[in-house]
Amino acid sequence: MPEDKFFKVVANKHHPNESLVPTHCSYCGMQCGMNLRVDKSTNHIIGVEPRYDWPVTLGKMCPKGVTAYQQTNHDDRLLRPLIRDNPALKGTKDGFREASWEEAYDLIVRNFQKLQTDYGKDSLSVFSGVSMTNEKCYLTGKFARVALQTRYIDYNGRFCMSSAAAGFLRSFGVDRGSTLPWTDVHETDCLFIAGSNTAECHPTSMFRVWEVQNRGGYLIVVDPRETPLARRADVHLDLRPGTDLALANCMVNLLVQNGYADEAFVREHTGGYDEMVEVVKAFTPEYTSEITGVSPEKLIRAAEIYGKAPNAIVMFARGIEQQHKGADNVSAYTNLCLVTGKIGRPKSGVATFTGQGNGQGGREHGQKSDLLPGYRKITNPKHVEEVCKVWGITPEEMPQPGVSAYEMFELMANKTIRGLYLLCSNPAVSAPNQNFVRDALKSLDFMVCSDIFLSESAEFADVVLPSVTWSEDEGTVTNLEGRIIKINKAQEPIGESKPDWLIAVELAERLGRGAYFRHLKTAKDVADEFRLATKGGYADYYGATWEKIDKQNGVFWPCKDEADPGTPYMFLDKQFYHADKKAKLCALPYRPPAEEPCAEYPLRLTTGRVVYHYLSGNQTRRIPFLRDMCPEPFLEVHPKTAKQYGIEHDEVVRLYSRRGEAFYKVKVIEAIREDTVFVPYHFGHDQSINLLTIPALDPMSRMPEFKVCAAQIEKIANARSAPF
Ligand SMILES: Nc1nc2c(c(=O)[nH]1)N[C@H]1C(S)=C(S)[C@@H](COP(=O)(O)OP(=O)(O)OC[C@H]3O[C@@H](n4cnc5c(=O)[nH]c(N)nc54)[C@H](O)[C@@H]3O)O[C@H]1N2
Ligand SMILES: Nc1nc2c(c(=O)[nH]1)N[C@H]1C(S)=C(S)[C@@H](COP(=O)(O)OP(=O)(O)OC[C@H]3O[C@@H](n4cnc5c(=O)[nH]c(N)nc54)[C@H](O)[C@@H]3O)O[C@H]1N2
Ligand code: SF4
Ligand SMILES: [Mo]
Repeated sequence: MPEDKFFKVVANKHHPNESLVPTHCSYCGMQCGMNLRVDKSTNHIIGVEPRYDWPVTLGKMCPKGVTAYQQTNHDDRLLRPLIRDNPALKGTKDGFREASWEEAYDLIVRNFQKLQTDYGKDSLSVFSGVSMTNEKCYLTGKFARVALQTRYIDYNGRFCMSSAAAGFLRSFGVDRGSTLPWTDVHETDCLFIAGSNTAECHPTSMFRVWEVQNRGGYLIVVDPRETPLARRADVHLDLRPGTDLALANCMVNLLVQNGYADEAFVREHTGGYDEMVEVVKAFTPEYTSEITGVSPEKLIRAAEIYGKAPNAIVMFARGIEQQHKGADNVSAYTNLCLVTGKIGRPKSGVATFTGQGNGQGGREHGQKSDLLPGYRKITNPKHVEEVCKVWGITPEEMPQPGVSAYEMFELMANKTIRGLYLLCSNPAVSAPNQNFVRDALKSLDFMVCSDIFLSESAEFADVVLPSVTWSEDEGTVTNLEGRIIKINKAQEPIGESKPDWLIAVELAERLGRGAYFRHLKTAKDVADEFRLATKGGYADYYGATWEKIDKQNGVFWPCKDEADPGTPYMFLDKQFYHADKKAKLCALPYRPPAEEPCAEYPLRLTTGRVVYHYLSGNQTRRIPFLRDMCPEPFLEVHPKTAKQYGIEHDEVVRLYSRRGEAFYKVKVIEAIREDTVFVPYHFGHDQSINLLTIPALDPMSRMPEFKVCAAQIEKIANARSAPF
């Protein structure tokens, strides 16, 4: 795209007393390019500028990005370790005192060792997150397996990218979130976007979406809400939450019926066609309309547009993935591009909108209960052997696979797991079925939490460790395209805060496992070991050196060696990653949501995001502008439904499900289905919508069904604020 089409490139003019550190945003998978402005006299970050020269985002940023720098020197930053001496105060903010690192480490080591002596190695667990660099994510996996020697590690990506990963693995034999670079998106002829609130969650993709339409191309959106994206759609398929599998099967059925299948591609490069057709043929527009609530005409029109488009990209996000059939939804939507052969070439393919900043890299290198670096399987003896060589342990010493994120809380509740090392995640807000999860955290014998701010989850900890923000350390992350990029350090860590990789190395030393960690003295040392550990895996980062990343504006994996420039396009040679080199067309019978509405709970509750807050909100609720723009959660209700309940805009109501209740201000809005209500999940304690959500897990990905459960509204007479 000509760079001056959307804005005029202006040379960055900055004050001579400032330096600019090129880096990327701390938050979502877009990883917008930014320069952090650093005052040369104080060496402190004082502001931000967009990076016009970053090819993915071309100087675009969203409200979270332009204020992200305000985290670094925020008054709420944790500056020293905290210890709580009185366990009776667990679950509150009270009772913490500041301590030295040595005292905190001593206490952690004493308690972890005692638990392992009394109850075995697997009594400890690690729960992590992917707002961390690849190097930190990698070392967290190694820390669990080699320093703690436990099988129980999982991470917040289980709630985020696990269904996309499982679906892509089944369809392609490989899981890279996008088969093509984002710089192709605006050049396609049709975007088919399902379950993504793109304008609020990946806002800096929007100029490419608009460009597709400006060029005469089409936008199809599948969402129960009329999001800002859906408002611009040529066809908005406003389905009932939880019914995507029927809709996707109907699309494929119509494509096949109407002659849009690419027979040669299907024959030569895919398997499973006949079985798939056998399942999808029942999904006529009329039958599908009954299940989804979308009119047959719209279904037919959408399939016609996608079928006719010379090039098309199927895109989706958590709306289809956070269901107890999320992995099936991913494969079902992927069937659209496989059956039409619109994949493995420029301007056509499939992409998931990866959520967290390092949602892609963080899922490849060993934070997941069954994975090792390079996307290796912990159940594959050859893979284990390869990683053991790098780590210096024997295959017998490698722990077994553990369990998924939500299942770890179940093991805490039944005392199988007794200790927790939590870092970079806030599950006391973000996990489903909060009443259960908070009890599970409370029942732990000993819990450590590493965070930059005191989170709702830290309130359950015995020891809180102060870690650093993204701006105080360096390393790589992998953005939503699969492009490995460099995060640069703009400021020294404030107070006594330390990067998580260093905390892991220092703790390993004190746990008697220093021999495997003490050679890692800098972030670069970790990076070198990390690249080596991925070598030969299919997520091979070995050739993605920091120098190459700088020179090429990032490196797409796989990148096998120094000479390899990386892989912007997947499957250009039509070779997929299954043993027979074919992609799989999947036959996926429809299943309803785990909890269908009933007389007692007649509404479908769905949950998600707003543009101003990020995930559990522990970071963005502290930024004044973002807090002012969205100070509290709300309940979106259609005007007809509001009338039926006799409730008005801004009135506070009780919302409840079989698992919990919360009080919300009503936002009466036409942009939602009458049978559906929506609440953003960025708020904690009594305001958390996860008090109500259902922990029904996808059998393949173990993703909880955040996107649909049954709920009911109760009117409270004349309430204008919550009664607590
Ligand atoms: N502002 C902001 N941006 C973010 C984040 C954030 O917290 N705030 N988080 C980042 C992360 S980690 C993630 S995972 C992504 C999430 O990005 P998205 O997945 O785009 O965000 P959500 O709001 O979770 O859900 C997307 C849409 O799914 C729709 N939906 C609900 N149920 C269904 C259904 O059954 N079927 C379909 N087809 N659609 C449904 C919702 O109405 C919503 O509009 O955003 C990233 N970007
Ligand atoms: N109802 C409902 N629930 C959901 C979802 C939904 O759509 N609906 N979405 C799910 C999804 S997609 C996701 S991704 C999860 C996210 O859920 P969480 O993992 O809880 O999300 P965050 O708020 O990013 O938590 C990260 C925490 O780590 C801290 N932190 C940031 N950087 C660092 C670092 O470098 N080191 C350390 N130690 N700490 C750091 C932050 O301050 C924050 O407290 O929520 C899930 N929960
Ligand atoms: S779109 Fe995502 S990466 Fe870009 S500025 Fe906003 S939050 Fe940051
Ligand atoms: Mo996410």
